[in-house]
Parts: sequence; structure tokens; C-alpha cells
Amino acid sequence: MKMNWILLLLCLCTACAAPGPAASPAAASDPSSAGTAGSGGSAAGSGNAGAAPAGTAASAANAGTAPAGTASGATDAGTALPSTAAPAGQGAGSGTASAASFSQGRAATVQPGLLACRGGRTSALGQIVSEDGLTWTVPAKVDWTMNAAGDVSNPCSGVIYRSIADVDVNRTPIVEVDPDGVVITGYFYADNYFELYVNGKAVARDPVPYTPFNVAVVRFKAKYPMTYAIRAVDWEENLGLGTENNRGNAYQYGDGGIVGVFSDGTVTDASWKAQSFYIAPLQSKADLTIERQGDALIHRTPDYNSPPSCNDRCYAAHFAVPDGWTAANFDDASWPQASAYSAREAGMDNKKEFTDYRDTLGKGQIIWSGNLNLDNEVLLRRNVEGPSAP
Ligand SMILES: [Ca+2]
Ligand SMILES: [Ca+2]
Repeated sequence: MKMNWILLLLCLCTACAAPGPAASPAAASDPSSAGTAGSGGSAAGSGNAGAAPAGTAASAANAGTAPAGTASGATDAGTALPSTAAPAGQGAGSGTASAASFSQGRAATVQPGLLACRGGRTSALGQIVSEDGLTWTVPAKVDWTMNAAGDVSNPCSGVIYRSIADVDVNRTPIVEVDPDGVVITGYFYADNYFELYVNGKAVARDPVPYTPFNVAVVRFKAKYPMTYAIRAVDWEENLGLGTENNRGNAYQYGDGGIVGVFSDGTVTDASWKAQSFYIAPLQSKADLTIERQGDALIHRTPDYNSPPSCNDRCYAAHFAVPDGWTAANFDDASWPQASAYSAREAGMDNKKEFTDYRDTLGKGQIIWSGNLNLDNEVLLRRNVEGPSAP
């Protein structure tokens, strides 16, 4: 009863303060806005998708990725950013914004599904306008035009090898990043989706965006020192809300997690950097705080014991993906270290697509940002000087 009154009051507040069903409560009604007032859009100094110069690797990755049949990049996040100064301590082209843009409610579907696969969840994309007037693609502005990685286990294509040792790697083309590089093979299990960039160049994307779960193989030729950059996405059914119909709850948050193992000995582990760029569901905007620890900006959110009750009115926090985030010289000092999770914590110990290849995948650690449930787009980076000892 008490909760009903609170919800009613919240609805009334919303109705009088902001017209339109998708609009958010006025700033005055939310305590968190005090901390972000005037700082909305401060991502400008750290670059954004729409502002990437044409022809750069970054713009190839972040702009022009609108799926077929959707609006073009003209509405991409960041195009309307005010030209506010970069936050103190952050140079242009580095790090992440020190303030989030918040949206509330469902996104409009702009791509009904990237992949049709029997038995899989719908891999749709949506767009939503945040309170500060920016348009965001959710769950992430992926680049589906990238080469698809090869299959180790993919129920959609029907290619399922019994073990990694059986994989015919020659079926996976070698992407040439550096002509004078070395050939490296890598294996990935991502919950749910990854894009791999090496030395600033696109290598391959996950063939299956959402579910079923799959294992992929990538091959590339690149030289040291080598910069690995990965876009990792935990997909969603309720676009803009960060939730899916699961475990008897229509608004269940899903958990993320990714493990990658490369033939040069590089593996995913806590030595990687990891920053979150799309956080949902949030019961309240105040549930996100941004803490500075040394150089790192930590996007701190609660470990809700169960999905929040906001359902269709949950908030989402968006951060603009900085230009050039895949490049070797990108300054990731403001990105926190990745967090490593056990297979049980990441819900992979009961996924045969993971356990069937554990001999190989188990050499790496399952990593993500600090919140496995709420952080849905996570960018990862690792600089490698040379091959690791076998
Ligand atoms: Ca996948
Ligand atoms: Ca999630």
C-alpha cells in the first residue's frame, strides 16, 4: 500500500513536470540531479560517436553502424552535445565522461533483430533520447558490418566442433592488421556479444549477438606492442531498460561476462581495463555514483539482490564512447581495472557452450566491469608488449 502511494506520487510528479510518456521526472524531483546538473553532456571533451572524423578507425567502429533499415548516424549519441569543456584531468580523446546521460523507460525499436535464429532471443536494437536531449542506441551501437568471427560452437549456423583441438582454423580468414605482424588465433565466449579490435583495426565480431550462447574463433596478423580492444555487450529484450524475460520475471536483468584466450598467451584477466558505457536497470538516478580512485573513474552502482521494481520506468545511464578508444595511443588511464568472476558467478558453469571448451577457455578469466548485472556495454582494453610465456 505504501509503495502504491509512492508510485502514485511519482507518477503525478512526472505528469506535471514533464509532458509525454517517455519524458523523465523533472530534475527537481530527483536528488541525483544535483550532482549532475550542469554537467550533462560533459562527454564532449572526451569525444563521442557522432563527432569522430570520417575515415578513422574509431568512426568506422562507432559511426555508420546503424543497422539496415534504421535511421542513419545523424541521430547518434553525441551529435547534439554542447561544447562544454572536458572535465578536469581528462584530455581530449581520452577516458570517459565524468557524468552520465540518463534516460527513462523503453527505447523505440529501430532494428527488429540482427540475427534470426531458432531458439534464440531477439537481437533487436533500440534508440532512446536522454533527458539532456541526446539519442542513444541500446544496448550498444554495435558494428554489425564487421567480419563475423568463425564458429567453434554456433547453434545458429550448425557448426559445432567437439573440442577446440578439432577446429579447422583454416576456415577462418586471417585479418591483416599489420603486414609485418605475427598470426594469432583467439577463442571467445561472450555473454552476449563482442567486437574485437587490434591495434585500432576491426578484426571480427561475435556471430551471435544475444542467444543462443556460442564460442567463436578469431585470427589476425598483428605486431607488438599490441593493443587489444573489445566491445562487450550484455544484450536485452526490454530495450532501454536493461532487462529480459527470464526466471519468471519479465524484467529480469541479465548478467554479462566474457572470456578470451589467444595463441600468444594473452588471456582476459584482471590486468585488462574495463569501463561501462550503458548501465540499466536503475531504480533511481541516484543509484549511480561516479567515484574517482586515483586516475580511475568508477561507475558505482548497487548490487541489487533482485531486479528493481521500476519495470517500465527504470532509468538507464549512458556514457558516450570516446573517439579512438581502440587505438594503441588512446589514454585509458580513467578506466578501472577489469573485475574477474568465477564461472559460477558469471552463470557460465552450467552453459555447455562454455564447459565443453573449458580446457582452452579456462586458461583465461571471465571478466567484466564492476557490476556484472547492470553494466551492459563494457569496453575492454589491454596493451601487450610481447608473447606471454607458455
Ligand atoms: Ca554471442
Ligand atoms: Ca545486464
